[in-house]
Amino acid sequence: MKSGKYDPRPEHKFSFGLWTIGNRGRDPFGDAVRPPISPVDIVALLGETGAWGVNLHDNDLVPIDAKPAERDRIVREFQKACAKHKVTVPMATVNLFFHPVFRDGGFTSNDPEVRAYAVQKTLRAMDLGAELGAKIFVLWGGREGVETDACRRPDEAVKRLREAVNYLCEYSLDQGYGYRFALEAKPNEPRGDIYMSTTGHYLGFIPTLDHAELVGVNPEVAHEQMSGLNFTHGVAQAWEAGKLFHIDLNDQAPGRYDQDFRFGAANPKSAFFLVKFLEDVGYQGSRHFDAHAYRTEDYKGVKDFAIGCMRTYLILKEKAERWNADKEIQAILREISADNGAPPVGEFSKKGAGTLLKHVFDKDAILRKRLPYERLDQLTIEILLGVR
Ligand code: GCO
Ligand code: MN
Ligand code: MN
Repeated sequence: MKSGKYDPRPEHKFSFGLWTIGNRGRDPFGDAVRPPISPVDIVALLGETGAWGVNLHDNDLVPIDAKPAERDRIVREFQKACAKHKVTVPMATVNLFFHPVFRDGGFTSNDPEVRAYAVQKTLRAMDLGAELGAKIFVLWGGREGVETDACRRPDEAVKRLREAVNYLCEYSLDQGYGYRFALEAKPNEPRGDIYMSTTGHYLGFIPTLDHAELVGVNPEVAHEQMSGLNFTHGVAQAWEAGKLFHIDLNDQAPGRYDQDFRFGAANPKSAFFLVKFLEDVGYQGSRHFDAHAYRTEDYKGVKDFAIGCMRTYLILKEKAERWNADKEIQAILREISADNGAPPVGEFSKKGAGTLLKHVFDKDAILRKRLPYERLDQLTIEILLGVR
């Protein structure tokens, strides 16, 4: 048993996808640089790193056209490996983007046969996930989008997506699977534009579902940062709405292709505020790393990558504790939100509104109040750089 300060433990709930560790470094311009690695070997590798969970798409484990007997054998072997290496399966998902049949989407495709196949494939992926013990089912609609809006009206796509998610919720209830669904947004890639481009779009969509209580979001760092958005703000909104069911951690320079870098690799400051948020609010879900190793690495480097994701999270967690315990930081926080005795807004009442309307605000006095954010940010940076 490891005992290092930044070594992962099961209670940290660190998970990786079969597709992340198994990523062979293929990109649109170049072929794979790493040999294939079997799901069983991925589980062994994850066991060695101290990770808690492994997540999968249906076809990361079972080939798309596998016969039932082959499927069952693969699942049994995988379950054995998970038990041996003490790795759990918290989340499952479905691949509706790789096979060319999904070239124009799955749930939102114009072809009713493709839509039906997408739902059938998802039901089977849900069966598989349930068999492995998964309680979260992620839906990422990588192909649910367009290159040209000539092909369908976007509100039609929204309706089709709703119909599909409603169907999946009913199936989960009918089978007693107990799934909670986590919808994952992305602005583009592989489609020119993907519907439901941000976590905020999904937060607007979810209340329109028949079983909104079963459906939340799976925000991904890279996906919001690709559009130049502040990831922690989106996560906070999801959390506040009770919808943060899962999270995909990685890193990304804004405006680039989907880089899927090791957590904290590109922007450790925003990673810090994210970790601080998750820890401050007591988020209890998986900390899933949806990232992959640089294309220059072999499998030894993939292990370095996985350990790096978890270490960085734990280092930032420690920095967040330090930040919260810092007397000067806490004094600034008290100073900037001090109450100067103005009538509080709070809940509306006729009397309260009357008092508020009568009050004379001294704007000059308000402006004299200091907002020492330079000092506050510098203190944050000094904690992050290890000198405080
Ligand atoms: C991506 C996505 C995927 C999904 C995965 C789970 O940009 O490729 O992040 O990795 O998270 O398909 O649904
Ligand atoms: Mn991604
Ligand atoms: Mn993802």
